[in-house]
Amino acid sequence: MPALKDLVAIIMGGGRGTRLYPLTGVRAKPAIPIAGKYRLIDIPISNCINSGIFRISVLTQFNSASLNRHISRTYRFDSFGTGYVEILAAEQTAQNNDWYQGTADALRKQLVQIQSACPSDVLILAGDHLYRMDYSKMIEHHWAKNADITVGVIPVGGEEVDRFGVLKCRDDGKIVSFAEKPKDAASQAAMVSYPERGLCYLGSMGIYVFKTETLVDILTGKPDFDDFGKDVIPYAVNNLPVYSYEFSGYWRDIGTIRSFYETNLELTHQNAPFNFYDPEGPIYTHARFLPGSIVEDSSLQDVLLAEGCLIRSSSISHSVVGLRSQIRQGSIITDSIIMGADSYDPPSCRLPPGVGENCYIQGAIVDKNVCIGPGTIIKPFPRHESQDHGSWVVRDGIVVIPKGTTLPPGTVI
Ligand code: ADQ
Ligand code: ADP
Repeated sequence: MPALKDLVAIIMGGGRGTRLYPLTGVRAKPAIPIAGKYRLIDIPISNCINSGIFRISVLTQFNSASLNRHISRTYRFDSFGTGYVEILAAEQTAQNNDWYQGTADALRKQLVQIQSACPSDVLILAGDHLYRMDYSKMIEHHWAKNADITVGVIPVGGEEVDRFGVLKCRDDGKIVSFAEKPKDAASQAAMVSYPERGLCYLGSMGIYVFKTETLVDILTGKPDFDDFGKDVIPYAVNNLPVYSYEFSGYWRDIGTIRSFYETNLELTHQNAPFNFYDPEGPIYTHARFLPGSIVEDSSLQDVLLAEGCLIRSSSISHSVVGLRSQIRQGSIITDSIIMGADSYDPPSCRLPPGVGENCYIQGAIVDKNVCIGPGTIIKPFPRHESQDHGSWVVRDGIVVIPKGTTLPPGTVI
């Protein structure tokens, strides 16, 4: 029987990142800040560490400095052990269209690296999910079933079925059919798993355990398979023993601006469905040794406030205020994510960093190192509306101010 130390975890760090643009404009998706002080990649890496998995590779198309810096500073394992967290960046050339390759193809490109670790099994994880999961239970299930592939699954309702891979299982958990994001009513109806509970489907979480030899056989034997959800899993379900592992905790895909925004704002309540305070499963991040935040003469309601912030005579509600944020007097911030700054005086800023005096910000995501001039007004747009401007964009009604932007005094959005 293999052990957890024989396994490697591969975190799919993101392709072109269009769904999270402009947060992915200058950084790899895994480096996007979440919950005021973490980055997306901290979630699956922490889950791996808490599950006893210490050989971790992050596959990304875009090897940004902030991701490198974050991983190399944060995840330094015992030098007497074999653990590591490494970034495998996909190679691209001007001639080929590597951006358009899918998850399976991205992994195929790094197969030699993965095989060099001689793993018994490969745990494949997404980089844009918020959840706390003990992967060791899923892996033990995979071994107990002697599965070639095990797929993490979660019940999903009818309104979500076209966003997920959905599957049907026998009583013993063997998957007998799989449909990737079925769109039409007939193919959706064919995938209902629990009719007695109303429309309920078993959705794929997009996380898989593969026997290494099965993974290698498929990726090398089927060179036209680009994607796990579209190609590999449907093929495997018809040809190999593929089992499901049902997960029952909180799990959220945060791969779009809307879901990223809503999930962050949910964290402004103590009874949020995801609990960063669980001592049994801590979420790790870069230890920064920042001072506490100073909030002077202000009103804060339902605010997730990170360390090192300076807030004066402002009113903030239902918002996330990230590391080293500076918010000046007379400003009102509501329903927004202010990511903060890399330093108290970022070189990109042409005005004092942070939010200037007498600003009104509602329904916005303000990326790091942004300077918002005094008297700026930002209001949300109608849902589903998208627009692109030089220094701001709208995605699904949410205004996003890209990293390092300076908004001149009196800007109205
Ligand atoms: P999607 O999330 O739509 O569906 P996909 O876009 O392939 O699938 O992304 C899966 C993960 O891989 C994401 O974390 C993404 O960032 C990353 N990724 C995508 N392309 C990549 C690339 N070229 N290089 C590196 N990383 C890349 C999948 C499954 C569904 C399942 C949902 C659950 O296909 O069956 O229901 O996940 O969210
Ligand atoms: P975080 O604190 O969110 O982990 P970073 O790792 O991006 O942020 O930055 C942390 C520190 O690294 C900052 O205090 C800053 O001094 C420094 N820093 C930020 N950007 C750069 C850069 N481009 N080059 C060198 N150092 C940087």
